[in-house]
Amino acid sequence: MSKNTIAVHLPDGAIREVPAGTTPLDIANSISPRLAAASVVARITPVSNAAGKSSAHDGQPHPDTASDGSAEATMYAAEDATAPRLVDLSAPLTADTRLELVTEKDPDALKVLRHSAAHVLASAVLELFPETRLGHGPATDSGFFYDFYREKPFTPEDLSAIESKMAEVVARNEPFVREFEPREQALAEFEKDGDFMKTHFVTRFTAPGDQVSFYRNGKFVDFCRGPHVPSTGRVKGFKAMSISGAYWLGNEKNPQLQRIYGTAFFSKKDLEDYLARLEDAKRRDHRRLGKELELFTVSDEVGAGLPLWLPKGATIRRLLEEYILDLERKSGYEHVYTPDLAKVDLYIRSGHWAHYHESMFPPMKLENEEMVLRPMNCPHHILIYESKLRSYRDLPVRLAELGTMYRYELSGALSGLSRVRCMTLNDAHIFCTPDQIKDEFSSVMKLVERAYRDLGITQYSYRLSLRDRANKEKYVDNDAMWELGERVLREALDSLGLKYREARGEAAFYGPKLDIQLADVMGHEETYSTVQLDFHLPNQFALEYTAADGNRHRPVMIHRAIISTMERMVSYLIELYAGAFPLWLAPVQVGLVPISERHAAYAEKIEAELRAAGLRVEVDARNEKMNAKIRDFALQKTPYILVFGDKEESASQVNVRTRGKTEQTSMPLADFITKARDLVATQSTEL
Ligand code: TSB
Ligand code: ZN
Repeated sequence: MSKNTIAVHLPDGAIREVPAGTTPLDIANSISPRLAAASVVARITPVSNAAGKSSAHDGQPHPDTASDGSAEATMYAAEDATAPRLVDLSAPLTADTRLELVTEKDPDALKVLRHSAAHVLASAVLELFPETRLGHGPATDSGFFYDFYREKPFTPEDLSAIESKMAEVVARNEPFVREFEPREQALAEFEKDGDFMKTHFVTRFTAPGDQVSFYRNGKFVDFCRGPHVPSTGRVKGFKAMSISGAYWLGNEKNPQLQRIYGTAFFSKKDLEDYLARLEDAKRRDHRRLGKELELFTVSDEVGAGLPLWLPKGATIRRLLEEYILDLERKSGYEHVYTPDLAKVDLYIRSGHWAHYHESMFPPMKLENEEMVLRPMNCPHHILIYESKLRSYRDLPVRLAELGTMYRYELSGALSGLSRVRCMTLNDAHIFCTPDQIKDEFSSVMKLVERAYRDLGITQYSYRLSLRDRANKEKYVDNDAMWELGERVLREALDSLGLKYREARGEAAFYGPKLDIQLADVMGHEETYSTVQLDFHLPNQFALEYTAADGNRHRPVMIHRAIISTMERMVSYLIELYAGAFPLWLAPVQVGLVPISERHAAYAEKIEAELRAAGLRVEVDARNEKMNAKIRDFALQKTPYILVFGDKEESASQVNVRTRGKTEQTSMPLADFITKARDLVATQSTEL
């Protein structure tokens, strides 16, 4: 069946007729040697009328592309024969194909490099510890890992020896060479060597009579389908990061494996940048700062995902709440209070029960009714809308609440304050006429931008979150409604000129939404603000208003949250400011350091004056050295530290130390107060 020449379609539209067996590297070289040197792998897509069928080994499942979860089912997902796939630069092309050379900039290239780095790691481990048995070594989102079985645990010293050995493997620049062996022969060899994991993989993922694919670099050979970078020398920036335990096949009855994590990049510079970001992320981590700065805690006796706000964290939260309530009052919102639970029937009517059940806590049985903690505040606000007749003149009705809600998030997904099970949302539901949607939408967007400016948030992006059509369980089934919602949202976005990207399967069950995404230092994104268009709940509750013509009409609902949940926003602000909050948000704004006990009375006087001026102040009256007190306030990232002794007291002055600045200034207390109050009033991020 095989032809002597094949047609290779290049991205620029050119078609090359080349002998069968030509490799992507040959093609790259024929274009330019520089392109050849820059290429990592090739992406090929069979041309539909191509005669060549993929050969037996090409159909072999891929044992090495797991994400961190590494469930076997997803590891070895079957492939679509017509989909683009990556192949080695040295892979002979056997049929007509589209071909794209993948260079280092392509995100797929990094994945390939990282899988190759896993082979480099395994090569190093076997050179140092030949008794080790190999599991598998996939690329992950942040690097790669390899699972090993060895009775003795690897020590931190072993890890650094492994990293040095990896450097040798890289320096040897060994080519990755693909080899094939009959399955039965491969199995016999693995069994003889006691390689129980490889035996398992080969048995499970190849069929009798198959040729089994291996990759060799130097003396190291691994059962693997690839692809790989051309040679180990491409792994220029790498690091063996950590060791952790993992059970073979995720089952605790199986032997315990040692999983070595690493990361890899095409350059040392990329690696250094990544490690620096990682350090920065550690320094900013809100879970760590939450402890150090005494902002919040989580108690096992209360439960996971149910944080306790300590006084300092509560201060920040209260300031944020006051800030947003004030902004909403000025923007025409009316605030309400509603209970944290309701009868199950309410959520059956709203559709939460049918579509959002999995995220709800189980119901509680009372005498003859069932109550449930609310996962959202909408139904309660709807009942407030319904509590009286509404006319078109009343609309829009904007009902807002710092609404506490409960969601059954998976325990593995919980994280500090950023993903919790009990949360208080800066929520509002706007009930309006269809004509008012656009204006309301744009007012909400302006509020978001205003709030971000005031909070010092500058990096964010817009995401249009749409339903997944096929998922009838998660989304209300009403095509016309979804299409209308999507169209209206797009129109509103376009008229504001906002750039956005789309995400399928991220909508609320009742309608599409515009989400505002913030990323942390590592680039990990979460949704904060959200604006959601809803034609569904007004229907479920048969909401009405009387129009000018006297007829009854149905209002539209907009669900919106400007600053997200208090939990998530505070977690973000902690990381954004690395705990060094702007003056208006700092839990303690001024630290007072009396030089000796003699100055206690002066300290009290200053404290009282600052309090009276509305400033948050803490005195360190301990019998400690002045410098120790200053250091402790500095560790708490206190914006201002006022130091005073005889000299200051007799002149009615204070010595002011400003966070982040080296110079100190002495000034009358009244001047300091004026300055501080001004910075608070303008929500300045500078001191
Ligand atoms: C805006 N009914 C709407 C509301 O009217 C609603 O609840 N929307 S939501 O489900 O998207 O949640 C609103 C916001 O809460 C999200 O955008 C997110 O920023 C925040 N949030 C959601 N789940 C959690 C959680 N587990 N922990 C902390 N914050 C969360
Ligand atoms: Zn809502």
